Amino acid sequence: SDRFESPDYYQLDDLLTEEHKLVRSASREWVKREVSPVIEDYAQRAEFPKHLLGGLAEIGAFGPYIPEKYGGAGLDQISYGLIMQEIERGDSGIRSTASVQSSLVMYPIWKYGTEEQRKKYLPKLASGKFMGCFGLTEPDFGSNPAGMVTNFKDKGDHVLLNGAKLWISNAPFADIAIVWAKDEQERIHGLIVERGMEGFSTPETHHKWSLRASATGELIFDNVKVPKANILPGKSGLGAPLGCLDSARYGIAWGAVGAAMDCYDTALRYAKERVQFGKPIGATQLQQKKLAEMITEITKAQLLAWRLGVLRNEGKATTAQISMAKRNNVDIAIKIAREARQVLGGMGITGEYSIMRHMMNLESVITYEGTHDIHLLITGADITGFSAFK
Ligand code: TGC
Ligand code: FAD
Repeated sequence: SDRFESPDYYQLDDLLTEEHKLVRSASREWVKREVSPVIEDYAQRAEFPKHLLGGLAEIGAFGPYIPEKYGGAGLDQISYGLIMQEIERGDSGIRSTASVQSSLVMYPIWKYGTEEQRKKYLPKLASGKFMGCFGLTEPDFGSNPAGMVTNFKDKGDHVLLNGAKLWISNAPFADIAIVWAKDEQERIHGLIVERGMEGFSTPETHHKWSLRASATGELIFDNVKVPKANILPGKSGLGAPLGCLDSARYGIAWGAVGAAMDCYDTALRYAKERVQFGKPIGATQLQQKKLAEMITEITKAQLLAWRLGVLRNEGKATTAQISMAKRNNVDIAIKIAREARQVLGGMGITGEYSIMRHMMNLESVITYEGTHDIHLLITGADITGFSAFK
């Protein structure tokens, strides 16, 4: 993948500014140089490449749209999307780390935190000196986070936190966790829980076949004393974590296009070079059908992501619009990965090529941040006015 060229079948680059293109090429060069050569090895060993954190911070992947006065890159939403696209071209697990840090940790501190909390945490998170994770999902409450049982009780200057979170990206090494928990009135609040607080542990989840280069774990709270100063006061209720998900899901809509582009690019090159029955397999109608459908779907997905970015820049994107793009773009990416795998025949199952790793990674991406089904039901509720969840 060091020869990777980004397909641009509809001249979408004309829709980008010089700054967008600069941001994209800086991210792309970094991914080519630092991620692509080592990522397969880390994925095979199921290890997170921690040494990449400094580089991610340098390309602006930690808080791309957070204002510069808090250490962020101060970029717009399209630049944020392009960074996610380029990172996920390398690996969805590395993009996960950036998504969580930016949209699920920095975003809530920026939007719902006090000025003191912003100053204390955001610059360290932007530089990668501090890493964060986001605890919403619980063992018994995944798609339905409103039912969560993790809770805290008021003890004067602090609260006592109890409960557990499951499937938490970055948990095993995170310095802080944004934890969503209910108060005594069953209202959901965000708390900043720090590693080292007594009763707080983060056991790692092993034996994943997907996102193997990303560290996933649990968050366990056994009477953890959390100072009241660590509660995010700006917003409570389920809408607070859902607002963070809007931002992360938007980034994933772009990221998935990156994984799809890498699969397409690899399959196209292979089809032109691989000869069977005396001619390149790319000269056969069946393989052309696969490749033609891939570039068609990538082009449609790029347009969805770009338009959604414009709407987000204008503050007009709805949650349902974001759901449509996340659902569609991850779905086309996983289908493209499966088809591209077949274009490579037996070679497609090896770690010599990135396709099978993308395909397995995307099995998590189609499930986390709202499953494929949940996003369809969000669209369904939006267009009919009837919520299938109730
Ligand atoms: P519902 O009744 O629809 O809403 C509850 C309250 O929230 C408000 N609200 C929002 N506010 C701000 N922004 C949004 N996007 C909002 N969406 C809803 C809403 O107005 C309401 O407010 P109020 O004042 O009336 O109470 O809630 P529901 O219980 O019916 O649930 C809706 C549903 C199912 C769509 C939601 O629960 C959902 O999206 N479930 C999926 C869960 C999910 O996505 N989990 C992701 C966990 S994090 C993760 O996976 C990270 S992966 C790592 C990586 O990113 O790489
Ligand atoms: P369930 O909710 O039990 O769903 C099981 C199946 O039932 C799904 O197919 C679902 O679509 C379907 N279903 C559920 N409800 C309905 C319905 N009403 N109608 C029809 N079908 C329905 N969470 C975090 O909080 N932070 C993280 O950092 C994080 N990282 C993750 C990393 C990985 C690798 C993975 C795999 C998950 C991560 N998650 C994280 C959790 C993720 O968000 C959840 O897995 C997801 O929301 C689904 O929840 P669940 O796994 O409990 O599945």
